Amino acid sequence: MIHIFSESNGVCSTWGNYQIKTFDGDIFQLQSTCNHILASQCRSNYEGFNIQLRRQTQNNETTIMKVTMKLEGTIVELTSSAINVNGETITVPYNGPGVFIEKISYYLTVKATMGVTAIWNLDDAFMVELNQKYKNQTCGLCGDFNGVPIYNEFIKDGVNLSAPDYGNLWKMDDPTEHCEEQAAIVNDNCGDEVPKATLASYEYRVNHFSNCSAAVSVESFVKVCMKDLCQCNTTSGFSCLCQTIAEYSRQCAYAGGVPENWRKKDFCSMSCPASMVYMECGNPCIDTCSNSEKKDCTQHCIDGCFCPPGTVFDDVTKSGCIPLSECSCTHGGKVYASGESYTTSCGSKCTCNGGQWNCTEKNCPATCSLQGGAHFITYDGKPYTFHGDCTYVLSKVC
Ligand SMILES: [Ca+2]
Repeated sequence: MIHIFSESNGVCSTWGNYQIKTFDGDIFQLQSTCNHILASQCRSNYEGFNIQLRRQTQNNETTIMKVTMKLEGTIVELTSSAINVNGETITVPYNGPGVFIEKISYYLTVKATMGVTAIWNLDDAFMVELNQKYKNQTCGLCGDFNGVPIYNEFIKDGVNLSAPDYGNLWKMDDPTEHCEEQAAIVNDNCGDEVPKATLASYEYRVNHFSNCSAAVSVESFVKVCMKDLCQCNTTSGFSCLCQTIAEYSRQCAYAGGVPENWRKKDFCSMSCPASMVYMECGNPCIDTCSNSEKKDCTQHCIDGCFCPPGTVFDDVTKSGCIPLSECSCTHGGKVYASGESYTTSCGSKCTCNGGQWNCTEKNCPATCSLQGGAHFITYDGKPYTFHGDCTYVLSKVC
């Protein structure tokens, strides 16, 4: 077991080769494909949330098969093929009572207003962030969130608990199954078997996160990288080592750091759709043709595929990344290329200019509309999406 102390105390994550980092910073390994409670509000009179997770191993790759989240009265079930809310399949973005689900880059993000956020890369890595108000109230693989490492996770009432024993405490079978742990084959002492050149190569890359070390301890993650090199099949492209470095990069970004582009063509490379480029620290609030005004983006940066500087994502004709000036517009369900125009029923001429309508002034009656609770179209035809739980002014004379 590896202990780290980081400032991101409300964050628990699990990734790669069965690695788990608790809210209090312990990193341990639990080789299990059974269902487990990751985090629940068990030590309070009322269990507001309960998050369960199950892994699977296919073709030597370990991924997360299913996540089940109870958030107040809402049940959210995530698999790589579907998102269910209270038994109904939904599409994102989804805005339900107290729960908002969206996709940012390739991450699925579930935000509950009660102070719980979950982020899944739809592959190996899942992260839970809890509001500080849940300190000392949690159970599960993510630990008790008491701010103290090891206690009362791996030392409880003076008794030492191994990682498998600890994991077994939080195993949660379905009513119809009895899941047995697979025998854990852990080889922690294989440093000599790792080629020195490989070690030097990855250490060099991990050390590239120079401005991350203040946010997240490098040493503890280097230890996990060593384990990955020992335990994983390195001929299949360092996959679990890549997953651990990716996790370190995410934690760095989550703590407000700026991870560098550590992936290379021959090392943990990622491919992007045509015209997009991979960035380790991109702006999660991307500009698109239909929404090109830089949103007030206070979120930390995120990795993924982004449009190169000077271009925006074409969400109108789906042609990839294009200069804003080439953006098309839509009106009445029809797409207009930049430069094309239409005339309104009262004689006003509207011309598409790089994704925006410019209309000649006429005293036309105008309408403003709201669809589906969050999708607005202004009097001037500008569509936008806004989510909020408060009461807002739709329109007034001012
Ligand atoms: Ca603890």
